[in-house]
Amino acid sequence: MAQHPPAPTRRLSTNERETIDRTVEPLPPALELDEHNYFDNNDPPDYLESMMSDVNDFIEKHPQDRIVLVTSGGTTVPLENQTVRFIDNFSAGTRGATSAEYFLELGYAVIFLHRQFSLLPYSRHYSHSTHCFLDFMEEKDGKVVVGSKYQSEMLSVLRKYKDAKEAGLLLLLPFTTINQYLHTLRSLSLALQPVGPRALFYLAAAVSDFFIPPSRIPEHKIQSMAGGKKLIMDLDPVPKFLNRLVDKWAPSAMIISFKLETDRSILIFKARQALDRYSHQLVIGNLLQTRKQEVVFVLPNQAENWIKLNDQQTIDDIEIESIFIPQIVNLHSEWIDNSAST
Ligand code: PAZ
Repeated sequence: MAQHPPAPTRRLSTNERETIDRTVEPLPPALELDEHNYFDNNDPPDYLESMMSDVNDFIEKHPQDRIVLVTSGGTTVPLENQTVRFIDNFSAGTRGATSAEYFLELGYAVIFLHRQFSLLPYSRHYSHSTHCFLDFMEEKDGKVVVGSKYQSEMLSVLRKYKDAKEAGLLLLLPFTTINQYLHTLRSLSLALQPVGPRALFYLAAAVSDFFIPPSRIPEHKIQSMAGGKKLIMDLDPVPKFLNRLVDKWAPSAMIISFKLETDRSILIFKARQALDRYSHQLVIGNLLQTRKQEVVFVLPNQAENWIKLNDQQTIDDIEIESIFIPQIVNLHSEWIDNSAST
């Protein structure tokens, strides 16, 4: 059989080498000018005003409660203005939706800023599953009922969902694109300012690092090119707004960010680097492969603290959020107490 010559290997450009070189310094935190540039040149979503009126009503209804803003899911990066194609990431919103439930159980009012169609608190137990939701149903005397083996679990989920809803403790706010996410996050942060230290930011969304600015995005669907030409994309880095959030948008709130890596050997370094750069209160590190079994808390001036499910907890399907959300609530209590005494 004829041997094919090996495919020619192409030398990587400097830019390509830098994107996979994990020792290269990350983008510096955004300055005030970067904030103006971004928000002046990328229009807010047209629904934002009416969404913010719901947010203000929600905040007014909880004058004494702690309010947590949970961000959840991935952000899409459209490749066309009338979007047919987009870049996306893996996040299904499991961390955010699960955490929101435990915050609600511990008495928080929850603003759930989530990627549309990603997992939602409570309904997550029956959606996006390998089982179709119809598998939870059966027919009895000509009526549809929940299967007997799912009754008690579903009753418990249903009660918690109804309680949260009736008490007005859960506000669901969707986004799809990175731009919608950034505009909504900034508006929410400003709206939450009067809540002071009772506000907690729990930023679990997997936010895109690159986008196509309005000046370069094609209006219509990108066409396939004659002769099988490659599509080469030119993406700008998304400004790192976390320091603006910490210093300007929500200066009294407690702020928690997440750091996801795939290489264990750099996770702590990257988490600590984020903490040093943005000076917020906690980075929760996790690895793509083990994010449901272990996370690491990285706090300023303290050794990192791994939280891992043990064998029995894994067998019992314990959710790791049920272990670490109460720890976050304790840290938030300390934050509130310290803020009152300064
Ligand atoms: O949505 P999911 O449960 O599948 O994943 C959660 C996660 C890994 C996106 C989250 O825990 C996280 O690390 N978010 C921040 C990612 C980052 O920007 O580094």
